[in-house]
Amino acid sequence: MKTQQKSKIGWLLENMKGYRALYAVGILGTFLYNVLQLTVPYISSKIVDTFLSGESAAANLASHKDLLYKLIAAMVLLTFFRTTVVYLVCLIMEVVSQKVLYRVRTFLFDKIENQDMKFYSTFRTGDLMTRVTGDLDAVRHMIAWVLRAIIESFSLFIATAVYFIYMDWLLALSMLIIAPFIFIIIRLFRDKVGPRHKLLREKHAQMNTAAQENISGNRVVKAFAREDYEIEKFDECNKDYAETNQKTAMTWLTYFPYVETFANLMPLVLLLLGGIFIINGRITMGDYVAFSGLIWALQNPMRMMGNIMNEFQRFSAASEKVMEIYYSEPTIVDAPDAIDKTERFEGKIEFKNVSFQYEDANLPVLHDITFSVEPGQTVAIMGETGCGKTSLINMIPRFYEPTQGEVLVDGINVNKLKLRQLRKNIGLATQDVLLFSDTIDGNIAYGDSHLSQKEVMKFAKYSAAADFISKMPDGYETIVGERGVGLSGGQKQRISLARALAVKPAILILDDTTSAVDMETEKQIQHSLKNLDFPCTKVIIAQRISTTKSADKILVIQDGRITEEGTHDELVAKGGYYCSLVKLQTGEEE
Ligand code: DUT
Ligand code: MG
Repeated sequence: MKTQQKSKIGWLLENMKGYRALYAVGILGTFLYNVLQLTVPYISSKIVDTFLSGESAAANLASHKDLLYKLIAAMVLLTFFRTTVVYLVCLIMEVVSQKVLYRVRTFLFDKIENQDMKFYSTFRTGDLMTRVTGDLDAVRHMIAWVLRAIIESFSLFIATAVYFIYMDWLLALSMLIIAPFIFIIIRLFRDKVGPRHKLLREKHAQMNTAAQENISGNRVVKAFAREDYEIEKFDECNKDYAETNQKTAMTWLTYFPYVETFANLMPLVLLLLGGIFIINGRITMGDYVAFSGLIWALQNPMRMMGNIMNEFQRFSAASEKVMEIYYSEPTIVDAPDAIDKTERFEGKIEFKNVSFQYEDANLPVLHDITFSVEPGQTVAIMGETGCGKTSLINMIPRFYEPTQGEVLVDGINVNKLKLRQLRKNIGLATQDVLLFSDTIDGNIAYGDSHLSQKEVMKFAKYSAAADFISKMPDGYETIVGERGVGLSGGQKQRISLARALAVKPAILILDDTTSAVDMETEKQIQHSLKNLDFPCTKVIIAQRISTTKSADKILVIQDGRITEEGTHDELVAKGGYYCSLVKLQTGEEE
């Protein structure tokens, strides 16, 4: 998985494409309503100076009553206007953030869906779920609230500072000298809270993983009567998360008293210096009213900084996780010079000196595998458990790539074929069956949703599933629960076989697909596999001689190598592993 990353804000801006202009309007609006906040104290100071405290206040009140009314009306109108702007800004922020959330979430799901096998063995489901839910919400919150709060705080602070300096620079600077101290405290806070948010996010993912594994594994838990143990385990995760959450939230409390103390020094300075300045005539009473009426506009942004920094760090931790998926690339992709093979494949399979090793393992699983299967032939693969059968067939649809040698389909190296075209030509029934929460009909027609009911029934018959399906309460419309809870192992296998057949593949791969099916039913399946109404090469992994007997070729794998190869009769004559297996199994049957 390659990752190539941008800065977090750069990434955010990129995903806001199409909404950036609207967002800029929102930011401008934020700026506007904060500047408008200053107008009310400004007008109040005018009213105080002209009509209440100035020397000619009484005379003004008598002669310029209309001006007083106008000023009051202006105050009301401006307040109304400001409220409208605030409303519109909130609307814009909400709309933009939801649109971006929707876009990024769709993109992420696409990314996850198109990943290769390695990705799925790297990431835990609960962790991925956290990324597309909680983490993405932190990203949305960044757009909807954090950025706006930053602009709001700064614009309010700067506008007030400018206005104060305009009224009286000395008094203003005496108050503003406190600000840098607060910034230093906030910086210290940031360094402390950043790692805590990372940890918190990790704990959240752990808790989700625990919940997810428990829900999907509930049958195992019940079978072993380990509910109490699991509850305790989850409780531990939950407690861990709650404690980390609390610790993160409490971090601010360590810094808060200092910020508060510094912020509260401002009114003190105003009271002292302002009082002196009024007495010696440097400022008017109206100026003092404006100063004290607006001092919150300096204090609040500084108080808000803690909260903003907190949310910013939350965004930072979450976006890192989101971006990891956002920029991840699967390693198994179409080659740039991939061949466009639109026609149906012939179904010839060749392995040439293929060796394979899992990336996280230290020993190779398969060594120097060479064999070929002609179109329409059936090859059976046998071998002890863990010898590498599933690993081998996984290289045909290119789920994994050989570490050495090559796998060819229709004479073309599979890494030169388009993944989609290659896989469309393969019908695979995997070893552990997963059915979707859907009707039986929907599950069988999964690979081809245009399949007619008649055809679905035909494939159910091929896989010897028609009988039991017709006995189900709603027949083909029966919903099989999550992972097909209501079905037996053998029933699930047969639906999975019907699903693989229903795409009428050129290559059919069955990984132990009839292991849970009784002998008689298996015979039926063998019979229909031999008489399919479309050409098809079959690769069948099986343990039973009855399944492999009639194959055109049998491969025996031992310790990752092909040790025997030939037809049933040839291998029996050879007297090796296969022969001993025949004796063992027929002996049991007798
Ligand atoms: N293995 C891994 N990583 C995987 C899958 C398998 O290291 O993701 C190892 C386990 C085993 C070997 O590869 O030692 C072969 O596994 P495979 O699943 O190919 O064995 P099998 O022949 O299909 O065994 P079974 O008959 O039990 O299905
Ligand atoms: Mg296997």
